[in-house]
Amino acid sequence: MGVVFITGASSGIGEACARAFAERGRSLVLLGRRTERMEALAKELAVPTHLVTVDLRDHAALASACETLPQAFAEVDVLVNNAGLALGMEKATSASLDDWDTMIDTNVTALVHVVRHVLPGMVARNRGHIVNMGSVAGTYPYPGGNVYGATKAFVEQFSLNLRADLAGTRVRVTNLEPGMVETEFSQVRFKGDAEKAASVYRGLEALTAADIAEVVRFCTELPERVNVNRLELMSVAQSFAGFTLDRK
Ligand code: NDP
Ligand code: 8X3
Repeated sequence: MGVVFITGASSGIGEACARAFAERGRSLVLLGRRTERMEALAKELAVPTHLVTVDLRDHAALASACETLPQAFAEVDVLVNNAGLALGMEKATSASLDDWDTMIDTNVTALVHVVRHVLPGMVARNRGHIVNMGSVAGTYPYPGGNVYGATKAFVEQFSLNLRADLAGTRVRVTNLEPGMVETEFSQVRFKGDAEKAASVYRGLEALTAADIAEVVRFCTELPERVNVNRLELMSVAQSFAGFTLDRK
């Protein structure tokens, strides 16, 4: 059984994926910025683990970390390309350009860099699975979603195009598109405003990070002839609203 490489493993969905794959005895490469979190997680999991402390926006550091994976972790079989964030919910006229840059640099640019580093090995071995973390926000627009939603639309289209490039190989690509999952996502989005973050989930049962990890694992454990192209899921507490109408 090959290695599972998880970006954004220090919290939320990435951490839950680490737990889910550890249950299967898989060796893990865990990437994030908060080393102490990942060290504590690695201690808890009874599987071989290699930690990569890197800010994904540092292209040179990311490339070096990927090129210098210890031999036992170098053959990545599953990439859970999960690290990402939303920052703010301001409308496009007033949103922070720095926030927009950070979301694009992380959710788009870093995500494609990770793929570019890991993919050649998968193709050479003619096996592997890339699970990119999209979002319902990549399909359904909402006020204040602007650049976050657009980054996730990119991730979806990139995932489908990747599979097109991989025709004739056994390398699989899945774009996973969750709705609301209760993690640190809203704390990050609202920049540490705990009350505002908590209000997002108040009075409803959101998806859990473990739910998403279960689905990631499910997609990767299907027979190798099966490629889940896109998979969208939501809590039953979340559904669709209508269009905004500007009545005069
Ligand atoms: P969390 O905030 O709990 O986790 C985000 C993870 O991404 C952390 O481990 C963080 O690690 C990592 N990360 C962020 N920026 C960087 C960076 N520059 N370099 C390295 N690592 C980084 O949120 P979630 O678990 O909810 O989010 C995971 C993914 O799921 C994201 O892509 C998000 O867009 C997506 N998603 C989330 C949904 C939700 O409702 N929660 C719904 C749909 C999709 P650290 O800070 O240690 O670097
Ligand atoms: C996160 C889901 O609806 O908060 O990707 O944008 S949402």
